[in-house]
Parts: sequence; C-alpha cells; structure tokens
Amino acid sequence: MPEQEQDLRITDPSTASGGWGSLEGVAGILGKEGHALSTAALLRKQNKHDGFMCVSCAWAKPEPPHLLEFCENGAKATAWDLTSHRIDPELFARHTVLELEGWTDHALEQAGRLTEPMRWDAASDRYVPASWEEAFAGIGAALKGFDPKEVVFYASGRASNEASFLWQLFVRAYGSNNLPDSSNMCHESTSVALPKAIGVPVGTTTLEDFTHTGCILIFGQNTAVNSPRMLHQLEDATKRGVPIIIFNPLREHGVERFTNPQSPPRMLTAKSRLLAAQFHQPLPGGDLAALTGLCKLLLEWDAAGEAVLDHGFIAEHTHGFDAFKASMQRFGWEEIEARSGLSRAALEEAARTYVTADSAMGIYGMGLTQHRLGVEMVRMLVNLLLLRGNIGKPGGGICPVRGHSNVQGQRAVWITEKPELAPLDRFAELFGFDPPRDKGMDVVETAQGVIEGKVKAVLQLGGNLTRSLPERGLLEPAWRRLPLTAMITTKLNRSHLVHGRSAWLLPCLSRIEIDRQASGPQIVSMEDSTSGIHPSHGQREPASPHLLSEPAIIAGLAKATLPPNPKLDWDGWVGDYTLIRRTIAECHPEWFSDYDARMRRPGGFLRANPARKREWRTETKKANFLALESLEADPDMPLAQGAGHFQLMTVRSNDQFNTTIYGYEDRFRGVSGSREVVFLNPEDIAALGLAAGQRVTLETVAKDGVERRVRGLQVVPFDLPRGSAAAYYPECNPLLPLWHHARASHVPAAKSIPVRLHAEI
Ligand SMILES: Nc1nc2c(c(=O)[nH]1)N[C@H]1C(S)=C(S)[C@@H](COP(=O)(O)OP(=O)(O)OC[C@H]3O[C@@H](n4cnc5c(=O)[nH]c(N)nc54)[C@H](O)[C@@H]3O)O[C@H]1N2
Ligand SMILES: Nc1nc2c(c(=O)[nH]1)N[C@H]1C(S)=C(S)[C@@H](COP(=O)(O)OP(=O)(O)OC[C@H]3O[C@@H](n4cnc5c(=O)[nH]c(N)nc54)[C@H](O)[C@@H]3O)O[C@H]1N2
Ligand SMILES: [Mo]
Repeated sequence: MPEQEQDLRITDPSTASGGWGSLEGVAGILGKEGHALSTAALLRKQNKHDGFMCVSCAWAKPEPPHLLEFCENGAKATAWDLTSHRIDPELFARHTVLELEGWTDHALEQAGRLTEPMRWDAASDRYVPASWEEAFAGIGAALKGFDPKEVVFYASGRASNEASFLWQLFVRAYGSNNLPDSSNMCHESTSVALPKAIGVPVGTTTLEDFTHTGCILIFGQNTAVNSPRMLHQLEDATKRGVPIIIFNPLREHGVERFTNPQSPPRMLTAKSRLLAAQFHQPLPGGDLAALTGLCKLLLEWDAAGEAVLDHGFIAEHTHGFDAFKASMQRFGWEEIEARSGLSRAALEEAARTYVTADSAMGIYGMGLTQHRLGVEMVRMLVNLLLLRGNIGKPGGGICPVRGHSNVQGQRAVWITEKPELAPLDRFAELFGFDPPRDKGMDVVETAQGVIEGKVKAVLQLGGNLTRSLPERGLLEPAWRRLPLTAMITTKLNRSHLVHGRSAWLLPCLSRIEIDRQASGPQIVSMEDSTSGIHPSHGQREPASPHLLSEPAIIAGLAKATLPPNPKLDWDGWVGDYTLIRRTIAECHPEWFSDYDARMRRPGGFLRANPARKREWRTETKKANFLALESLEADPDMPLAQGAGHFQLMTVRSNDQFNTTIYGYEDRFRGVSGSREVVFLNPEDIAALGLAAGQRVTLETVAKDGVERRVRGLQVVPFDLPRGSAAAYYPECNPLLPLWHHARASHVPAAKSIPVRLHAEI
C-alpha cells in the first residue's frame, strides 16, 4: 500500500516563507509521482496561452505571463494528474471495496489514474470492468426509472465550460434543476451577496487593478497556499510601497513572508520579503464586528470634518447610505472590541491606512464566506469599499478569490440549482424542450435529502462529496442506501467506496491530456477569478486508451437517457467543441459573443462586468449599502462557551487540494507527519493542563441529540486567539452539523464550529 502518515513533527512556523519552495521541492514532487524530467518542461506550458490552464486554483493568468507561471501547488496538481501510477482492473481484483476502505485518502488517490469504466459487483464487493456501452445503458435505464426531481447532478468546479454547459443541458432536458456545485460549499455567499450589493455575482477587480491600487485588504484568504500566484501581484504592490493589511485569526506565515523564485538562480538564493504591513487576528467570525468598527471610524472621522468619505460617489451611485449609517451608530465600541477580538487602536491603524490610499481592493476567501453570516460579512466588506467609492475605479474593487480552477465559469454557463439564473426561455427556444422552472437542490439540501432517503441517485462530475460535505456520521450510512451513484472521475476517492447499491466509475481525461475527437484535438476553456476566459490545450497522451473526455461521457449519458431530440446535437458537439462554444454564445451573447475567436487571442477575454463600469444591475439601479442588524456572527456559538469550549475553524494545508491529500507536510504551519492535529493557543493549552503532541477528542456542542466526535487529534501550539481552534478539512467534517450553514446562502459554516475538547488518557 502506498505511503502512510508518520509521526507528528512540530517546528517553528515563523521561519517558513511563502512563495513556492525551491526547484528541489518541485523535483521532489515530480519524483514521487514517477515523472521524467519532461514533466518539468511541461510545467513551462502551465497557464500559458498556448499551453494548459492549471488544474489547481482559479487565480488570474497575466498576459504576458511570468517565465514560470506556476507555483509549487500547481506543480503538485499537474504531477498528480499526470502521474505514471495506474489503477488498473487488477487492483480491484485484488481488493474488495471493504478492504480499500481501510486505505487513507492519500493512498487512494496516490494509487494512480483510473483506466477504464467500472461497475460495482455486489456479489464479490468488487469493482469490475465494464464497457462504456454497458455503463451508459445501465445508468440511462436507471435514470429513466426515477423521478428527475429525486436525482442530483453535482459538479465540482474543475470541469471546463464546455463540459459544464453540456452537463446542465442534459440535466435540464432530463427534467431537473438539481445542479448543486462546489460553489455551494465555497463562494455561494459571494454569489448571493454581490448581486444584491453591486448587481454582479463575481468580483470586479482585474490584474490591472493591482498595478494601480494604493491599499490591499485581505480577509480570510490564505494566499501562499490557495492562490500562490497572486503573491506575484502582492510582491509587485509591496515594491511600490502599497500596504497590505491582513485579517486572519491564524498567523499564516506563508502570506506574511514571500520568496520569489522566478529565476532558477534566485530560487536558491532569494531572500524572503515581508508582504504584510499589518496582520490583525480577529476571532473567527469577528470580521463582522471588525468591518463594522472600520466603517464606524470612517463615518466618525468624516463627521468630525475629515473628508474621508467619497460623498459624490455615495450620492450618485449608492442606495441605503442613511440606514447603513444609522445601523453603524447602534453598535458601541465595547461590543465591537469584544466580538471582533481586536482593539479599537488596531482597527484605527487599519482604517487610517485605508483612508490614506486613493484606491483600495478588498480580497477575501473562505474566512468570510463559510460562516453563518457569511453573506452579511461579504456585504460589510462591500460597504467599506463603497464608503470611499472603491468599486469601479482603477485600483479599487472587490476580489473574491475563487477556489476550483473553473468554479466561476461553471456558474456562468448555468450550473445552478436556481432556475432564475439560467436563460430558460432561450433554452426552450433553441433546444425545443421545456426546462423545469422549480428550484433544484443545493448541496445542503442534497445531503438532507440523502439522509432522509428522498434522494434516489447522485451523479458527480468530479468531487468527493462524502468527504467534502458536513455531517459525515449521518451521511455515510445514508449514502450507502442510495439506489444509484455514478462518478465521472480521474482518480479513486472515498466517495467511490462509500457508494450506492448500484455504482459506476466513469474515468475521464484530465484537461492536461490530448482530447482527440472527430474534428481533431480539442481545446477547452475556463474562467478565472477575475472573469478572464482562457483556452486550455491538452499536452500529454491520455493515461489510458479507454478514457473518454468529460463532454463525451456526458453526451453518452444524455443519449442513453433522453428521448431523441434533433436540436440536442450531442454527437456534433462532442465532435467539435467550437460548436459547444457557439451554442453557449447563442444562449447569452452579452457574455459570450464570438467566444471561440475571442478566447484564442493572447490573454483570452474578460467576461462583461457592468459593476466595473459603475453600471449597477440591482433592483435600485444603484450599489446598495447593507444596514447591519446585529454583530452576532454566529447564533450557534453561545452553545460553546465555558472551559474546554472552542470555536473551530477547518482549514487547508499546503499539501492538499480540498479532499485530495498530496502529503502530510504543512510547512507554512510547521507541522509534518500527520494531519490529525488541532491548533490551539499556548495559553489555552496551559490552562487546560495539556501539552503539545497530546491526543484529544473534539465533540460538537449541539442540542439536537446527534453525537459528533473526532478522536485522536494531537495538540499543536499555534499563534491564534484564545478560545479558537483550527484543524484540517476534510478530517474534521464529522464535526460540522448540516444545519450549521450560512443563513442566506447555505454555505456550511466550516470556519466556526462550536466544539468541546476532551483530553484522551
Ligand atoms: N493548494 C490549494 N489551493 C487551493 C485549494 C486547496 O485545497 N489547496 N482549494 C481551492 C478552493 S476550492 C478554495 S475555495 C480556495 C480556498 O482558499 P481560502 O479561501 O484561502 O480557504 P481556507 O484555506 O479554507 O481558509 C482561508 C483562511 O481563512 C482563515 N480564517 C478562518 N476563519 C476565519 C475568520 O473567521 N476570519 C478571517 N478573517 N479568516 C478566517 C484561515 O485561517 C485561513 O488562513 O482555495 C483553492 N485553492
Ligand atoms: N469542513 C470543511 N468542508 C469543506 C471546506 C472547508 O473549508 N471546510 N471547503 C469546501 C469547499 S470550498 C469546496 S470547493 C468543497 C470541495 O468539494 P468537492 O468538489 O466534493 O471535492 P474535491 O476534493 O475538490 O474533488 C476531488 C475529486 O475530484 C475528482 N477529479 C479531479 N480532477 C478531475 C477532473 O478533471 N475531472 C473529473 N470529472 N473529476 C476530477 C477526483 O476524483 C478527486 O478525488 O469542499 C468543501 N468542504
Ligand atoms: Mo472551494
């Protein structure tokens, strides 16, 4: 069995610097996956116009690109996809599914790429090879027997625009809007907050803004780990003297310091540079109060005669300012300090820097969105920007840093459970079927439906839901009762082992591989965090001759499931993906006109964004301030007050991509050998009589009668506020109750779980 975790080692994280390690580090990654040096050459094609778009994060791709437009984590992701390891049918012949369940998440994926379609055989508890024809016919026959409203079609944010468009078209033609995607666990708080605030569901900043900005605010986004290429822009800004102000309960040393390894000689010699001008450590969820404090200071200073607000912008472009201002006056400093965990002096320092700059950007990630009031937190950050006209001006804007490499694009091509977001009338006109108009299920509703037995089948275009969803204790047994699960996937993961009573694995090409169809090799496209749309050209021969592309698998499923309809030209689309892009453009010309030609230009193209031009497509036709009702960021948290109680944030390490665990080294946090850890403040450790390395159990504090525990976590001292704790996702997902999600967006509140800690004997 492949490599397992070893003993925990803890080192001083303050000596770690961000950036992307050394050439040696990258070589080590390639070596582990059995790569020859040719992969190192391939990395030079990563995120380049004539190359392929990285399968890791969604950060923007500059034009012209840097010499090496990839980072350590991007290199890991490429190596992981192009591994020389294969899971061939013999592995399944040797191991029952029950045996494979004993493997770690790391070991399952490290075993290599899946090579042919497989069907679970109940009699032997083994996956056995099946032909594509059998797979499509089997799944199609099953789907025809279900009520479409009982079937869920999840998409994880990696699939291309072309695959995603076909996926939602298939699902809607089948009769369902059950199209949840990874965004539901991620930036859905953004997709709900921003349309109400500024009339677009996506960020307004572009790379260009980094070159103009006077100040950068970062809330709850771990740049060095999750979008490392942004460190280029942050470093350039720092060189221009632009202050970077970070709000994060955890002292994330990787974001604070950075080593730029752009040229090989410098990689060995480069010194780290301090990026952060200020690092504030609020309590988890304390951002709501911290942002209130910042806004309040601006309002107070302006009232006292300092011209810190952009009154012209507020008058011309915004709505709701007076109600917002009144709401800010309701909150006193004592409450702001207590709830944010930050002093008034610290907030004054940040506010002073913010008002001194002519323009400022608000960058954020899961530290804001994955809270009970995640939507309100995003709105408060917009409020702060609106006060100084920092939306739609060069160097200003809101910048949600997206997760998966095409999660933003998927939503743009209508992977959404919300029917009002898709051009359904246009679909009816173009494709001659009547798309369903009722709301579909998001991921939380899907999990609830599975637990209650109302969902009959889950099909996944990527992802690993039994690991990524909350409430694992109730979910796993319910998942096994599903009549059907079918997974379009590249590698083996736990959701393939915790499967339905009939189960299929449908292995697909990685986008880094050459995708040959009737008209020749195909290119696909994705949208980055700044709405930049780029082509991606496959580079390598497929991992196996039996793999199909995602569009081809979706078309196969559609043809086996749907009644014939000449307007749904599955074979034509699969034969030539330019026809898919043409169809997407016909569905929404404003965003996608001339799609194919525009994306082939160097740098691709930016999808239209009216808010960038201060054109507000909101109900009021203005940018809307939100008046805040309360500073309580988490109505469930009073449950967790008392000795041994903590507010738990689940976070990512530098050695994972979501549920894909590359290894056991989180060098930015000084932890290696194990992921079974909990980070605690040294004073809390002392107060509870604990010691570093000691094993503890975390138990969720809730009054719903459900027992949620994770045992055997080792204590790691770390610089974070007292009363808060951090541990890794997905290992700690059994602690996250399904009902503990953002009120307005249903994003699981993974950054604030009320827990009690017990020492283990
Ligand atoms: N290498 C790598 N890259 C990735 C991913 C990966 O797993 N690995 N995942 C991708 C995906 S899908 C996503 S969504 C993004 C996620 O990227 P991020 O948005 O960076 O998400 P996290 O790492 O979950 O958490 C971000 C930070 O929020 C902080 N935080 C936690 N709670 C709070 C809070 O209450 N307030 C504030 N201010 N900060 C808080 C944590 O300490 C952490 O540093 O990254 C994408 N890129
Ligand atoms: N507690 C807690 N829970 C969380 C989070 C958290 O911070 N804390 N973060 C949430 C977030 S932001 C997200 S985005 C979700 C992610 O949740 P998911 O989308 O469910 O999970 P991933 O780990 O991104 O999916 C990994 C799997 O995708 C498959 N895959 C990889 N590449 C491809 C490909 O090219 N095509 C296809 N078809 N399949 C492929 C592989 O089988 C791989 O095992 O998790 C969420 N869950
Ligand atoms: Mo995400």
